[in-house]
Amino acid sequence: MYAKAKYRKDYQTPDFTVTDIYLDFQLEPEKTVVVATSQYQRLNKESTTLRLDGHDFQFSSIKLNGKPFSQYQQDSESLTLDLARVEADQFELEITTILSPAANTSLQGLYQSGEAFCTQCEAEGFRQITYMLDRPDVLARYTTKITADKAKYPFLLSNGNRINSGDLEDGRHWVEWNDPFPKPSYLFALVAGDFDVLKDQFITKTGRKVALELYVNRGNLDRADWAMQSLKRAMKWDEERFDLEYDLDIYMIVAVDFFNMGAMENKGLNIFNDKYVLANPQTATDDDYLAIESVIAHEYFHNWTGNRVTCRDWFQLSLKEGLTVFRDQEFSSDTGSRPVNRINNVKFLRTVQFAEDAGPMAHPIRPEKVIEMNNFYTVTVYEKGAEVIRMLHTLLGEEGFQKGMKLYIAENDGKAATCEDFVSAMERANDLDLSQFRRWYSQSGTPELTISDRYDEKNHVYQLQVSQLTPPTADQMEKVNLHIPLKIALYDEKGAVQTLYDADGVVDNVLNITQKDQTFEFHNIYTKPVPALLCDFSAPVKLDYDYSTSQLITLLKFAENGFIRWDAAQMLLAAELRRNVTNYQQGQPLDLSAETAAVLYQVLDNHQKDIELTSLILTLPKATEFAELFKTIDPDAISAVREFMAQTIADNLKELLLKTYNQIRLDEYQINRQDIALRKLRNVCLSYLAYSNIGNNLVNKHYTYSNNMTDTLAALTSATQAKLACRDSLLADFEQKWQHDGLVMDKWFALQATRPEDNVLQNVMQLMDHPSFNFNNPNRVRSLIGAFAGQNLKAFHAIDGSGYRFLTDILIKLNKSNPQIASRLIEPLIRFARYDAQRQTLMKRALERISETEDLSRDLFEKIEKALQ
Ligand code: B3K
Ligand code: ZN
Repeated sequence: MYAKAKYRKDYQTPDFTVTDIYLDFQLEPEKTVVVATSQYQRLNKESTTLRLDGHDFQFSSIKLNGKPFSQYQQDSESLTLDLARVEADQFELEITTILSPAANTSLQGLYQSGEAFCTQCEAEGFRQITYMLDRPDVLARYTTKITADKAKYPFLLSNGNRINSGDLEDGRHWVEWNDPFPKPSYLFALVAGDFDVLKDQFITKTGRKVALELYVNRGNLDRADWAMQSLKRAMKWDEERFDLEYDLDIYMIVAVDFFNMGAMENKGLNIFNDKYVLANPQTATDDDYLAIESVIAHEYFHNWTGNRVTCRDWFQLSLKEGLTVFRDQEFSSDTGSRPVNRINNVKFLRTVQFAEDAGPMAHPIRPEKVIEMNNFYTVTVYEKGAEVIRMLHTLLGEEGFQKGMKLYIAENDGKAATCEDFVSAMERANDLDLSQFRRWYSQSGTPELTISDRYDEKNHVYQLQVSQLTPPTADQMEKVNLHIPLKIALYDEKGAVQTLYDADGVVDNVLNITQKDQTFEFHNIYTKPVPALLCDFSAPVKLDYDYSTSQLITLLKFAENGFIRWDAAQMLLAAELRRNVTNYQQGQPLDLSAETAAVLYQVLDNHQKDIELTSLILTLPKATEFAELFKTIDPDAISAVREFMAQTIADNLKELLLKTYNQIRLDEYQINRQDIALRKLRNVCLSYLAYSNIGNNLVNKHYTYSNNMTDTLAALTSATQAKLACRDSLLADFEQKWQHDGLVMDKWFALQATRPEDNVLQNVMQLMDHPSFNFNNPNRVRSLIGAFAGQNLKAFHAIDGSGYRFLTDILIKLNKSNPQIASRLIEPLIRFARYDAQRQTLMKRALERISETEDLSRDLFEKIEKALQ
């Protein structure tokens, strides 16, 4: 195995840099010729060897200062030049390479998406185009000339401003682009193809006009509007909240259908997975709309946090990702519902990120050791990274945080920075000691806060005893105490909030947890309070406080904090689940407590108080979400209990569910906060009613009268989950209507993959031959195979091992064609430690089989090795 690990501690500044690069692309699917002419500068005067990264192309020639050069050594990943006889510290290299974009299924470097050419260079894809110092701390000015057939590729795009263009006699044309802002190679982009274009403009706060261009596949203009509106909202918001203004005269977004992840923030030319651009009411759900808005914003925000200030090395990835996720979350919260956004983000963090911490790939938000960088675009680096920024925001307040941001940007604009540069700016701008807080960057794992309390009736004093502990993780045995902001509120039993006093006066509701054990005392408390702990989820930790059912009900009814209300309901449901999983395992009957049923009834009955929160509280967590509550996961028990809970809630609340369902009337589809909330509540009611005797009729009608994808998909989901008689005819109708459209069919594939029937795997296998399926398209693979392995808890973990065998066969194929996607899909398999012995053996055997594959990619190697260690 050639896979060699890199360590954060080994960082060294580069001996050479590139100041300017001129790229000349002659595009053709089978044979693209790239001539890269770069101005190199020697930074370390002692250095006589220059090692350039590059692979997966045909190397044609190299010239130094215009003359053929032969003092080099080549291996499978690099070209090392011997410069002992080159005296000047500045010289020019001209490197010619030949690529085959049509054969590039890895979707990194230069590849084809349908007929169009596009690039993906982050993290290390530029080296699949030419030999380069492919590291983020080498910043160069790029000029790019693209030549291609004019009829087939009328649009030729790259970063920066269009400076020149012309036609050739042979039917080809060319365009030249210049990006005035020095950037690392990972932000380079090129697109060539035939598109429909939506044009608009944005006037910045200083009055500059920015041309906005959104490129979509032909015929998709009617799905481009929302993305454009989202972009303009994001540009405005960044000016208002962060005082950050766009810098180029043009901002382009291209939507392509073959893309490994969500989108890419290339300077001035974002490339997007079309899933995060295209939407109209017929094709996209409310959730799709919101996801598009947030990804468009995320990539736009990178222009300052990522592009103008970039990362020194890839270990610093969270510097740009954690911060930019924080910014996009704030944008969504300012433009939509703050509590809903918070709850959804926490839900995701708790299920996916906590699971990562508990698995073999556990790492701090700033990793110490990496084999394949693409494996570290994780929920830990992104979402936990954003939580760390959010904690800083909680500690400093908006004003202090913005002061820190200003200093951070002023000091690092145009540079490649580190996480330390960021924390240090925050610290100096606020004159605050963040030395203990910094440990969040180097310590992995999910801290646990254990809290107990004592009420002293006589002296009216209430005490909270808080202790912290971070259990060991796969990558790190020893843990230290962290600085954890714990936001609390105390309620009396009537539901009134108590002002917090200590012996000296009023105190803040954010407690600073810094030691192993701490006690906090609150005075003037006249009845035993109910504590709301971890309001707004003020830190990414697990909370252990022994709430009684009646305390939870008090919080659910009275807490001002939306997150606390929702979380109280989650704890009630979790208790039901736990108890019943034990019942199931012991062959006892299942039951839902009357108290819980009554609480849910009340929540629904009072939905007018807060429609958004009501839907979230009533949405039954998915089996995969429920699974994370257990140390050892029993897929059969969890799935059975969940179904029982859905069925029982439906039985208990039927009349009220139906009444609420019928009350909500929405005629014309509109995408605004109020309507989204109403649709959601109505569809949550439907999901339960599906389990009642009127289910088949109601769901059928819901589908038939739907005028938008949100309702259509809700009907299909309810029909398949409750195994209604109408499910096959509805699925067939949908298929008939949308089979020409892969993006819409993704919803159908995912529905099929998550069906609760026993023959679901057979079904999934057959669907791989469906005309709308394409093994080389990541969106298709994710929605069919990814949904089966990641969302169908019961079928994937079938005790006969069939789910594991299926995924293994797929991974062996993907290892060759697209290792990045393979590496995403393998996740459920490497988490075997969470299952029983029999499943563990099967899963390990599956991993061993993959590891025997010839030419195992670094992506898979890294994960399997860690898992089997
Ligand atoms: N920076 C890109 C992700 C690149 C992933 C490379 N494997 C998108 C984003 O985070 O905005
Ligand atoms: Zn990002």
